[in-house]
Amino acid sequence: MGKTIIISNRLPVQLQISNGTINAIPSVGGLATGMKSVHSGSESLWIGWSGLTDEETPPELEDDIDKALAKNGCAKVKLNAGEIDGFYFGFSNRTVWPLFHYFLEYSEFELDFWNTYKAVNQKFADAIIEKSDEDDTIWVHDYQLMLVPQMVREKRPDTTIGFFLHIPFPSYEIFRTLPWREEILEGLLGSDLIGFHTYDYERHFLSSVRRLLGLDVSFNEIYLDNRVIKVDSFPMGIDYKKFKDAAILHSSKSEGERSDLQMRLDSHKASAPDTKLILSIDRLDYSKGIAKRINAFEYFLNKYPEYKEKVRLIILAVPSRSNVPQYQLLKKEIDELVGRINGELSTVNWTPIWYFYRSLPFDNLIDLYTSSDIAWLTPLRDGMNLVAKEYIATRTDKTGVLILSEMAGSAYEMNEALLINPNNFEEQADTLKRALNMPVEEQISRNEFLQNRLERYNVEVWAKEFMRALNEKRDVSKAFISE
Ligand code: ADQ
Repeated sequence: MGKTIIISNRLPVQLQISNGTINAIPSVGGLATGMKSVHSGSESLWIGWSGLTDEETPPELEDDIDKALAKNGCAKVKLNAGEIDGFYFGFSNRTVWPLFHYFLEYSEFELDFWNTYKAVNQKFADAIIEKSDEDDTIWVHDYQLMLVPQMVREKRPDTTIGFFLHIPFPSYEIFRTLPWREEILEGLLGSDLIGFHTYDYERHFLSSVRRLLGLDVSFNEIYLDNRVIKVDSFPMGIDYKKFKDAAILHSSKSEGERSDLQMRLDSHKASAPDTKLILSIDRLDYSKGIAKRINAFEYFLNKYPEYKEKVRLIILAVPSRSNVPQYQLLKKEIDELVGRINGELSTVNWTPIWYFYRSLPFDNLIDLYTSSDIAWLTPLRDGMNLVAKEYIATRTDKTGVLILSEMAGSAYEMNEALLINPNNFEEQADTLKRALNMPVEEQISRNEFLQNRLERYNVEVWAKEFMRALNEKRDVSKAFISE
């Protein structure tokens, strides 16, 4: 058995250059953590973009960068600023991302974006071919690299290739509007196994394959030439232990060890013990429904004015893709909304919304999760939404209420949360009221179910299950070939 090769747009390390020396700092994100069980030792290699364009990479440091990456089991694909523009900010985030999240009106069908996407996918495929052997197992991640499986398959017909999509796969009616829809499907069908977060995304994909390519599809298998491609759902989990342990540690901190943010949260609790904190954390992205949530909060305060001065909404929005125009517009819209509502409703003792537009260190995330009575997550579409799972994992005393959009993939596994339609303000106002008054015993019993499930189906199990299914597929194909 050969190596495991993982491919994603970004590598799981961040390069830092200071005084001519290179440091590769391992990322702590969900994917990097989940893949630890798969990406370890000399038996695996992770291929991706380093985060530095060619223009930002001093030529004399090229070798040192490669060495620093190799120490972390990584190899880079070189991309210049123009490629990042057309491939990442262009086709990935101005065409595919909006379309797959049902924002059809935001999706730009630009031939130049498409051509750069194809060329960059070919670069990734070439890097894989150069660095892998026939008996290696290849796992390609996400919407930036949907053409890679077929590009590798062309040169390596017998290699085992898996693909996992981290965002929704839209319904056929949406997907078919894409001018390059057949090419995208054919690219994905270079895989042996294609994984999605939910059964619905899987169903949408199979429907597009059947209707656009006219291929034979039976249950969750696709027949193409002499190959059988398996499609399945693998809902991604979190590093449950990491969040639980951090919350336990957090609760044992002495006053002197607390962060500034925690001290501010504590002093808020002390000065207004009846005021409840409602938390939302997202990347600043239109798919996350942040602006609608703020409007729904205003609607709630108007419908139930007795909660004025009794609740505070904390919005943590993490800067994201800020050179894509839609994201700049959204930032402006949210700034204005928060300003207007705080301006109109604040009193001497109360500001209804605390808004942070920044990325916070992990410890501060834990401060927020553990201090909030309610997590209110209202994506209009979300492949999974890990924040919902992280909030529950940090509730060591099992209290807290999760209000979660039905449009998040995680809603399928989190039935004990209060599920809402993010477009229905009436329902959200009533659900907020219900959450604010939920008896502690009910909170505990709901969260117990959620925690047990999240602990069992954590991110490591997710990665192992995908690899197990992929290896199974490889063994079946090998047996078939040798017959
Ligand atoms: P995202 O759209 O980024 O991921 P999400 O699943 O919620 O959405 O993950 C965000 C992650 O960022 C969480 O792990 C969270 O802890 C972290 N984070 C949030 N705020 C932060 C902050 N201020 N500082 C540091 N870290 C912060 C995409 C898809 C999702 C899918 C994931 C995984 O859009 O639907 O769940 O991939 O497949």
